[in-house]
Amino acid sequence: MLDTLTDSFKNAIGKIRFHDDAKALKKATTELKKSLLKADVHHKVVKDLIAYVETETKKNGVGKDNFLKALQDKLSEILTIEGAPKGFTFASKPPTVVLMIGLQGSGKTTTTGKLAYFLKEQKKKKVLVIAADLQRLAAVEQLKQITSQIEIDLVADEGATPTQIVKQGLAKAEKELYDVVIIDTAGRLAIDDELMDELAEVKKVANPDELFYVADAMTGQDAVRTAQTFKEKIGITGVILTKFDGDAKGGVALGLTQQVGVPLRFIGAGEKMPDLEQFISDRIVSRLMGAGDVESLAEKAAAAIDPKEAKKMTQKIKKGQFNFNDFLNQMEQMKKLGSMKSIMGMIPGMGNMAKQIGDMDLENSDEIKTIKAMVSSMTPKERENPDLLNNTRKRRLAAGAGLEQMHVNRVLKQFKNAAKMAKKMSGKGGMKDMQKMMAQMQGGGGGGFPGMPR
Ligand SMILES: Nc1nc2c(ncn2[C@@H]2O[C@H](COP(=O)(O)OP(=O)(O)O)[C@@H](O)[C@H]2O)c(=O)[nH]1
Ligand SMILES: [Mg+2]
Repeated sequence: MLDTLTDSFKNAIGKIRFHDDAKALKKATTELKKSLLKADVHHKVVKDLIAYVETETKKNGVGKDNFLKALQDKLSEILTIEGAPKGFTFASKPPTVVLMIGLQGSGKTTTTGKLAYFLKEQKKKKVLVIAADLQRLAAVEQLKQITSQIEIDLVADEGATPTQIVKQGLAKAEKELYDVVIIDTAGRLAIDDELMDELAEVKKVANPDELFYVADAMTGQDAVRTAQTFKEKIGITGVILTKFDGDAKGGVALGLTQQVGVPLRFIGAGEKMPDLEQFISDRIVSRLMGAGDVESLAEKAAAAIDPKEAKKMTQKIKKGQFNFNDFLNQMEQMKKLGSMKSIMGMIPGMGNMAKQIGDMDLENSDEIKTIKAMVSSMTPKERENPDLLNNTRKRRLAAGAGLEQMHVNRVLKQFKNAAKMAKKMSGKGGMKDMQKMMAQMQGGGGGGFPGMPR
């Protein structure tokens, strides 16, 4: 998500040794300056950052520790607004009302879904979405599809006006005790008075706790400029940058908070519902300095994994009863964590791996598709008990899933190996076996789990 920036900092940090001289410092900051500008960070932000890091490091003695400290302090400062909320905060009295505003195509509707999903899955909240984009019929239809996919309630009425539908939705939220209401609004290709008037009216009726300006990160400094305009004309409490997975260089995320005077609150990095990350400055600084973001990862995992389910699964694995239903279940849980790339980016030292993995899609990898096709051709009994699969049944499976029988055999063998391995690891000395296995895999000889890239 922040690869380019993280690389810039890593390279600069690598140029300074524990005890060093002013020349080395200059070299490091010159290169940092160049790469930040290239990543599209605003020149004033870069100038300010470099000046601070140089002065502070010199003052405290040129060396790696002081350089790191100066960099970290300044990054925290430019990413934070004193007293402003971070990530998502709830109103003292529910429902928390969120108004999503922005230009057309910036990602408001998608992000409305992502935010609803985040609040439901990670914060366990009851969320209501209101479709107040009534400019295009397709807009309501799009929101219907998104909300039904993530099982979130929607208030929509193509015949109403935006303010009418907002009133209707808020009344429902009050009555039925929703925790959060998210209102999706219409955008325009460019800022115009008509849009601003409509939004001002919706704002008056909605009386929102949060006004999130949704901006496309790929538009670079334009995202900052339009955010400033919306802040002046409507007022905003936060910014969400979308499409960070594209070729966005990321620089805009670094300068935006100070430039607009409103904190960046979330980053969208993908078209799927789990692809939304909270922007919490201390965690982002940690990530930028190459130390990962273990906190966010732990939060995501805790929310996605049901402890009761997890325990049941461990028991099954121990008894060697792990079957195809369990496997599909596990895949579903993994999906909730988001893309593999974003997970890797949060693990310290795994940033580079994230890049190599690219956009590996768990759900759509060939291996997973094959397994899913096979499982869907199995009878319920076969799913429960892979041992039932004799040659006749395997032939039937191959035909049903449109695969060669060799392929079916290979996948079944992998699956059995994986289940065996899991059983071994869940027993005594499991960790040692795991390490051995990792070493083998890195040596290129490992058998591999089904679904692992090989
Ligand atoms: N790759 C990527 N695409 C996104 C992201 N957010 C939104 N989109 C896509 O951008 C397009 C416009 O999004 P939409 O939510 O309809 O924008 P709206 O007009 O502001 O409501 C859609 O095709 C979305 O799938 C993101 O974070 N990453
Ligand atoms: Mg929309």
